[in-house]
Amino acid sequence: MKIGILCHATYGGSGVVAAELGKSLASRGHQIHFITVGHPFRLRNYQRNIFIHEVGAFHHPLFAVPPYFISQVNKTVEVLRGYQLDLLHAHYAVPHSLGAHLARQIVGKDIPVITTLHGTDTSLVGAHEEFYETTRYSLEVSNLVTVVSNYLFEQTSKTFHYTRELPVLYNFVDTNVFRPSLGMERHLIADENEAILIHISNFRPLKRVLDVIQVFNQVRQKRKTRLVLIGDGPDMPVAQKLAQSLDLTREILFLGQVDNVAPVLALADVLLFPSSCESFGLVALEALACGVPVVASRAGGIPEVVEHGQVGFLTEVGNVEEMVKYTLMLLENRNFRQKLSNNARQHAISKFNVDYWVEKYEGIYQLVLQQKTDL
Ligand code: GMT
Repeated sequence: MKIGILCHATYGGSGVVAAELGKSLASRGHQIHFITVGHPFRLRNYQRNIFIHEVGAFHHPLFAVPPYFISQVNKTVEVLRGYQLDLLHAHYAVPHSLGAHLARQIVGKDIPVITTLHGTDTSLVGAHEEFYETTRYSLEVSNLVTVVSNYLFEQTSKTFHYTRELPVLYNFVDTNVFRPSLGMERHLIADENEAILIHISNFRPLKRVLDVIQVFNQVRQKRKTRLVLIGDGPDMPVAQKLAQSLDLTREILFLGQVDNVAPVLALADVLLFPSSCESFGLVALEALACGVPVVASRAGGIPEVVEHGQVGFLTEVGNVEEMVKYTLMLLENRNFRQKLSNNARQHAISKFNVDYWVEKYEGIYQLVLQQKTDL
């Protein structure tokens, strides 16, 4: 198949899922065309069957902001015509789903549009009154909409009174890339006998990075520990301020944005993931695949990924004391941590394997193409 994938190229789960899906489809022989603003960071390496079409930003004195949406639709039309695509797969409803629909209308061909919802596109952006009607419309005109968790299924059905079929296709992980480490590089980030906690996010307030630092502050009073923070975003200044006020600047490694997180993630003993909401929590899954137990909040779709007591622990949102308790339980008992680490890896392999879920997407593509010919 020739598939156009529209996605955000910034650091964020939806772009990661789109990129990983495209890579896997390309290695199965499909021709994949990414239509994005910027180059998705998980696609830095070239690969056979992958084409990247970057959407430009047209500046004109009359435009207060460049009309990105128009440029994106225009680029999609160009690609649809130039490469005779079979279908379009929009990741993140706003504005990709509507853009894909408009492009196929301009081309005047019955090209199926599949929309995958990732969470904030419907819970935050799409649900906002400025975007609600266009988002609802874009879901309505998509041939099929998929969601990444049962939690998001409920939310989407409720928010948009959506009653059509809404398949749940979980986020997935390549367990050959995200895999346990032999620990050779540990000395690069921590001293011997020092435990490593890690957190990875876009530092939005919802990620509760300050909780991460508070947990670390209490844990390190009981056990020699270092914290690795990966990512950047709006809460970075307050996170740095808190680290300074607690005199933790030497113990916290602010690594900023890292393209290839797998090797660093695999060095950690525990991932701290205290988000106030997540539709799924891809980072938690990537940690599990590396055999890193997760201490997370019981919010949104996280319990669908992190089984309490089996692969990590869940607490109520903002319950720093409980998070400290569970983190110490894991750090202080090597055998117990190893048991959860093994469970975590097995859980990621058996439930969230890339091949299984990419085949599901392929099945969906075939289904919508079949429905088209049946008309
Ligand atoms: O979490 C973010 O802020 C980024 C966001 C995105 O759309 O890029 O991530 C969402 O999509 C991921 C992939 O499906 C999910 O794993 C994340 O849980 C989800 N984030 C939220 O729901 C907050």
